[in-house]
Amino acid sequence: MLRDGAPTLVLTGAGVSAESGLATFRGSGGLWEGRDPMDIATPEAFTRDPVDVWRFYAWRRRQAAAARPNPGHVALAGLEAALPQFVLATQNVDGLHQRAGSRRVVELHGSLWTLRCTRDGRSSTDTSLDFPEFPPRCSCGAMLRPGVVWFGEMLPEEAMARAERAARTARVVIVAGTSSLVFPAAGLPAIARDGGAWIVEVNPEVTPLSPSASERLVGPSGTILPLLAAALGVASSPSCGTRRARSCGSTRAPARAATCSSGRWSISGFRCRS
Ligand code: BV8
Repeated sequence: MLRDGAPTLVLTGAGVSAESGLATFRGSGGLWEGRDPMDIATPEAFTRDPVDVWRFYAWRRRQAAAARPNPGHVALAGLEAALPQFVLATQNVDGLHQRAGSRRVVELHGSLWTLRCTRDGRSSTDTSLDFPEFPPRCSCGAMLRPGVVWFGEMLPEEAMARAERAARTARVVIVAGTSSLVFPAAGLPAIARDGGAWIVEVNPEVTPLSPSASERLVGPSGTILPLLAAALGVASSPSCGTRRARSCGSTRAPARAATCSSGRWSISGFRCRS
């Protein structure tokens, strides 16, 4: 189906950035380990203690700045370039998809690199790692807040509309590196499945989505996504960027055939269950 250019939606989460050294949220060593997300990722927490919240997000910015896109990110940038109807919707706020070359990323939960004025809501891009003052202030004097979506906050309307539209028209949905626990993002695959789409989950762990996935590719996205891309002749090693494998002379061998039970995917070495 991918080869025939079927409309494709990819939904990513923190797991896609794990191999870039960034902590995920849940699970061992996750950002929420020993920290209640309601105490740091809510508008109420920011009102209560903006300095504490800013310390957390300033640290996340430094982490993200020091990280590099991994082959999973690069593979998705390659699929975007190769597939006619392709939408990448991410819950990630780290900007690694864009740094890997993805051009049309739908940021469902905002971005660490956007700041918003708490007086008039105006957004601005800011990649500095040290703020002259803490918390940082807008030119109007009001406090700036991180441009991310906190719990209890609505997602950016246009971003959610684009993701829902893609879910309604998708024939293939790849859900990579997310625990599928946070809504409304976690509800997108169900919209697509109700429309008859084929749902592929890429995750080393079982999630609430797993039982209803059409296919599970069990393993790290930094390995599986490049194999998916290679199966389409799309190179995904950072040095090749997103050129077709053939033209960049990439030494990375295309995927070796091992048909999965559904016969739709041929990737060796990864159990896939349907
Ligand atoms: C809203 C801030 C209107 C930014 C985040 C319906 C049912 C139940 C609850 C709700 C509902 N609707 C709304 C809610 C409330 C809430 C919600 O969903 N709560 C959950 C926890 C139950 N949703 C909201 O509040 C949303 N707003 O709905 O507004 C409204 C408001 C109130 C009430 C009704 C309606 C706002 C959601 C956004 C919140 N902001 N973060 C930041 O600091 O980054 S969410 C946070 O979790 C992150 O943004 C993240 O994106 C999101 C999901 O986490 P994941 O990315 O999936 O990461 P996680 O660690 O969980 O999982 C990683 C996965 O990767 C694992 O499965 C692991 O196995 C896998 N993995 C690990 N390594 C690899 C790998 N996979 C592949 N390769 C690897 N190498």
